[in-house]
Amino acid sequence: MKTHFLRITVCLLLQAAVWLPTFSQTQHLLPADQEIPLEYGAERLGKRTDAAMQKFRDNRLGAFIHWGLYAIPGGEWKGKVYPGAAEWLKSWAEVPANEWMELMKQWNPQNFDAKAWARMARKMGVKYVKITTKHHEGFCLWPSQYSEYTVAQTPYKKDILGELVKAYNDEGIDVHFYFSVMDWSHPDYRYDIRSEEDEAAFRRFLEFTDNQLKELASRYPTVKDFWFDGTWDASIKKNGWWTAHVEKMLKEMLPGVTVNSRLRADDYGKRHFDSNGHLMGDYESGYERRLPDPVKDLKVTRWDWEACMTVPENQWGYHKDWSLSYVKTPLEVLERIVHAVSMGGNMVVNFGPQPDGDFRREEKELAAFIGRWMDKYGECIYGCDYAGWEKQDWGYYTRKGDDVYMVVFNPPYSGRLVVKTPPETVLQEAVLTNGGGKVKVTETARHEYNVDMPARNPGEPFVIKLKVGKTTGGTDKYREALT
Ligand code: JFZ
Repeated sequence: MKTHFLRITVCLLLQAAVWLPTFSQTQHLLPADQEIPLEYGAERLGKRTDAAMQKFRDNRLGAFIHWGLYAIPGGEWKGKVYPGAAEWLKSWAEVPANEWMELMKQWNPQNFDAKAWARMARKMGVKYVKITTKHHEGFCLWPSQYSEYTVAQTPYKKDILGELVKAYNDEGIDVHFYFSVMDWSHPDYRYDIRSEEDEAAFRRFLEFTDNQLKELASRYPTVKDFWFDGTWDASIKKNGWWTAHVEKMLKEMLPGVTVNSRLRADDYGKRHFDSNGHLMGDYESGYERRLPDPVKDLKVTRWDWEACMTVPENQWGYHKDWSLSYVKTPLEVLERIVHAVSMGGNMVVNFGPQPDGDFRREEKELAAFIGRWMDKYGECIYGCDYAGWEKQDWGYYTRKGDDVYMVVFNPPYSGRLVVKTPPETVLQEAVLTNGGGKVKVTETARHEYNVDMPARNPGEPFVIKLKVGKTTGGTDKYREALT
């Protein structure tokens, strides 16, 4: 009887252990006393506070580079154009790996000039660039000794990644490495582990991946970040220990390095956030092509996050036909950058270079547009954070220390920009950045103001810097009386 009871209890406990993680949805934290023990959960609670993380955060604006063999067909295989993501063409057209790798014979980007890429990035105002060292296809942009599918085995021969790291660093730009764990070229990769054979193959695969990561970290020690991708398969979720090991390994090799949340799975295969709801890795990288919900996700200030976006819809690699989907205008791209910073995050704008090593005209124009704006108004972006003020229809607030910035995207016909300050905060002065001088501030109610539009509408999104003070004397009693 007793043993029977025990058996049931053990069964129930085991079941609870299996179910708990599925019930605790991503960001909902469990009360501390209900947390379950995890060996491979978050390595830390809350934001990192060290200088390297602060640099990552202050950078705010980055560029993504998706460049690989997929740039050569540019979305077209055997006369058929596939509208899906160009870097997934091998999958859309069901091309076998050996046939796909034939593309290596054509990898000879004659117009590739790392220095020109770095100049373009600096002029755009990005403080870091994330480069696809290896995308799902398995082709390596560096001469990896662990793979036969690398730049070294192409007519071009040279180490593209090495050239880029040097060129960007010379321009004062941080380099981040994108790395896809899923590798379509490797015979030992498994989507799931269903047999002992799978188990053994996947062990070998993880060892191969460790070797490639160690190789990257030691060949290019100035790398500041690893952004992992291709980590959603059951095989990896069943090996959460390995994702924790990789995070640790890289951090031991490269002190200060940052790692995104997409790498990680915990003991129960829970990704990004562990089974207790704590962010794994150093920043959330789940916001892809979308931004956090301003209401639901105001949690964004509780941890660091980075969003990345494409310019055409869901095209990361070079696709020859941009007419197949909506293409964001430079102004929209700009607005999303500001929007992300206003909510305390980073934004990364994607580029898919052509097979010849140059950028398409639209991307060059976009980079130039963003750069011209950043040059004039960048002080409301770099080093800025969520301001915590009530959002208004004219645009976005950002904050740096005591300064609050209004970034005006939609000037109202009334010509007045409404500002509501938080309790005990008064507006003292409003100054156009970029040398535009003061604009008039009129108090309309307690903690409510109208800020005048500049005498001449700048005709582009513009920035007003607010000087704020604390209320001296007086209380909020009147407002309280209204509640
Ligand atoms: C991945 C890749 O498959 C894609 O090619 C590109 O490199 C992108 C940056 O990352 O695609 C994803 C991954 C995750 C999500 C969506 C697309 N997601 O979590 O919504």
